[in-house]
Amino acid sequence: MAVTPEIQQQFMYLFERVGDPLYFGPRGAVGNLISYNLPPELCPETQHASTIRKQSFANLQMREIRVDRPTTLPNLSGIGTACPKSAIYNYFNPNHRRATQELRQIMLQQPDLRGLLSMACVCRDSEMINPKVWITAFASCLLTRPDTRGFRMPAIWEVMPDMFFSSFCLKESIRQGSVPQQDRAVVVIEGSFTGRNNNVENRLAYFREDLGINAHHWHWHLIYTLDAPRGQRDRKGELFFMMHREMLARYEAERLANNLTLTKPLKLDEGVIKEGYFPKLTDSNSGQLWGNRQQNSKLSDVNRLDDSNLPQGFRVITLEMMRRFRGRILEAIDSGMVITPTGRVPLTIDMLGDIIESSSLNPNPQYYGDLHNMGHVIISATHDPEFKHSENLGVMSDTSTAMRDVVFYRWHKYIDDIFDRFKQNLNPYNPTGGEFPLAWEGIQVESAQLQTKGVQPNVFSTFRMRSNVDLSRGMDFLRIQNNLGPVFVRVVHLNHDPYTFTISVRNNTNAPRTGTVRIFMAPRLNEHNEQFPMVQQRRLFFQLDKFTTQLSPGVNGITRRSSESSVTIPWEQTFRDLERSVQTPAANEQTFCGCGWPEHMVIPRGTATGQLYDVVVFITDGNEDRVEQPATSQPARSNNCRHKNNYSWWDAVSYCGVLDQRYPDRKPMGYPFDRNPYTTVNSNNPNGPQIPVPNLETYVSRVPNMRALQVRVVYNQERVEMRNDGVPTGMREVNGDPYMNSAGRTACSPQGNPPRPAPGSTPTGGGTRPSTMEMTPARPSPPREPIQSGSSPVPNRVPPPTTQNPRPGWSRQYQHQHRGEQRGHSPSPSPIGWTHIPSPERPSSPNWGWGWRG
Ligand SMILES: [Cu+2]
Repeated sequence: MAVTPEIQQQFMYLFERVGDPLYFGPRGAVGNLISYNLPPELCPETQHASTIRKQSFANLQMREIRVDRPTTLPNLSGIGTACPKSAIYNYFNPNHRRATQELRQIMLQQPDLRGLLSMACVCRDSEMINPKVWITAFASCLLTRPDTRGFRMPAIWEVMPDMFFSSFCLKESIRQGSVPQQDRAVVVIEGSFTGRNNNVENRLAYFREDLGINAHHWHWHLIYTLDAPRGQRDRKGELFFMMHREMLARYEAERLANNLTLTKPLKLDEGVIKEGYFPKLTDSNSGQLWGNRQQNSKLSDVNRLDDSNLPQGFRVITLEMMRRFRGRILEAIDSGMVITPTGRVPLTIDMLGDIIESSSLNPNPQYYGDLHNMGHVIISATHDPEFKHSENLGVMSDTSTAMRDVVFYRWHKYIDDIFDRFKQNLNPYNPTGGEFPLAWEGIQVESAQLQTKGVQPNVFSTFRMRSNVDLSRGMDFLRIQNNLGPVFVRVVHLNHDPYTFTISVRNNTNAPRTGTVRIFMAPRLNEHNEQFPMVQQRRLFFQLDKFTTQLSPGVNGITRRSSESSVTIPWEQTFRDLERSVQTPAANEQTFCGCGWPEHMVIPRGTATGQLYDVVVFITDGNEDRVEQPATSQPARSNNCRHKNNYSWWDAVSYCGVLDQRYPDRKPMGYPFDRNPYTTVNSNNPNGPQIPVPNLETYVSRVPNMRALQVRVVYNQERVEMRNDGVPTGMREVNGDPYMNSAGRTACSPQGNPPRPAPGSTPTGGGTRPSTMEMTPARPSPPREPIQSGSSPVPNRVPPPTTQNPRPGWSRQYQHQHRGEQRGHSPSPSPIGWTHIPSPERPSSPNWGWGWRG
């Protein structure tokens, strides 16, 4: 059963301003306000405040949602002790997860939706419940309950913006939120707010601090939670391996595009962590700061005996202990056997994932320990390992923030190396014979081509995009009648033009066949401009798509659009998007329930001159790949999620599986690049032992149902698009970054801002979009159509790197509005402004970092 619009609204608005008790003002958009009417005896201490607040909104049109008193009031003190309301929530803290599980159980036990609403409201506003515990537990409950299948979770960066935006930006938003709507400015963040480009790692901040990437990681660990009981999620350990490997592969691609070396694993014996990280995040509920890490911080034992936030088992973590766990895991890999309390059993990749992560499915946690999770904790405590300064853990301790930190990738590279040792011990997949042979007799991929609109074939084009986030949904503002409405923060992020793959497949058998099409991508050249050998490149492949298709005898043409990818979800999940879809549901609307790689980050940034990539199209026998689903499971379509394409059984998002079903692909995850390439005769020593095939061309040459094509990713650094999300483009702007603030783009400086239009009038220089400061409902744009360019140059010409333009990366329109000198830049390029990053290793390929900051 799908969730009705009514239920979607009732539950969705509980995620709005979670730190604010429900009596504290209406939820929803102006013109469609909702108020939750709770029985007064539930909050006797705030009864008067509640009445006074209600009176102050008496003139507003509001729809009331009546909330019953729960039949029994739960005892929440155990949850409040495990994760106090004042704590910063850490996923890698077992106590905090226990609190989440307990709360989730309470909500799952509610017999019907009315009961669930009551219980969710009571727990949400309880003094015992940490807001992040509530968000995690309630979101997980809505995903799990049969009667709430299809609930669409609002974008998590709007629900808990303090995990995504700097405290400076939030403070500025509060300031804007306190003024009447027509006077409000949009808070603009130009890029990374955590560092400067004289720290080379900052070049990658656009990736690490991307909203969608961090939201994906949070969401993935929400549904593949560490504590899930056996059977709840199929092949969970294996997916932990594959999903994290592919995230790493995407990151490596970005590093190469930015002239950085590949990630070095963080070895436990290394002594120090070279890279520092200062997140600049504050927990908005408690006002507490996240921990920082100086560069060259010592990696040392954790001894936080007095840290009551941590469970006993996590207060002392030694490096020696971690080495011991790793040694035992390697022993299991090399022997192929796992020691369990009841005897030895053969090791599988799924079990290895359960052991390394280590989840509740670890067959012997006593012996194999908790390597990956404890690593997150030990790394996040380097600034105060002995709790001498009462410092909170750093961002590595939570899944919504960990990917911001450069050390996340180094730690996961270390973890991935352990997984790869297991994979290296397995026999390679051969073209024919053996396990999962590569060739599919009678099927041949004759050609494959990539087409991006407006550019020559086999080119991806990337650029930057500005999108708006409404912080009024997540910030606990003091709302009064005349300061309702949105408070926008404008972020800039990577994006790419929509593209299409055209594949021609010959079916030489006389019968129709079902094929699984797998499309991968990997950088072709290493840091030294040499082609990656196959043994190395295989670990750099990441999926672009995977889908099922029917192959009639003869030649078949397959066309596949980027918007159909089974890996990604679109940007459009904000409160405003969901409100729009609730009010005017489109008949063929694509529905997503939150988990998936962000579509705007599916293609790596590339370079201005075009970075070379290999794309592999590989078709395998769909009947062999097909997985029989348990008879009790509901078909994927009935849960209202992931209706992304017309293929009946392949609705699953590749990284997220399907709820209550088995993972819908029988092949090992990452197939065929998870194992070493097959071997061939060594031409230098024909009678000697065989060697792995040297490169991709040779690898593909013996597999007719596989085809490789070289593509380029061209990054147009001049092009900055504005998302057509209904937010007025002519709004006054203030900086969301303290280091930009001297430049005059502040609230009361007319110099740096376009003239503010009178309400209802057309602003000057505001583009073609709705311009009134009154928020009109956003135009229902078709969900994933090509983005219309306003003033940007045509993307198909590669712009020559220029030293003339004082603001590389700014659109012409934008430059017109904001001159370079307004933010302290001299009009002529300075050696430290918006850095041109020289390429020591590849001088022939000039490369501009993200760097448009001074
Ligand atoms: Cu993770």
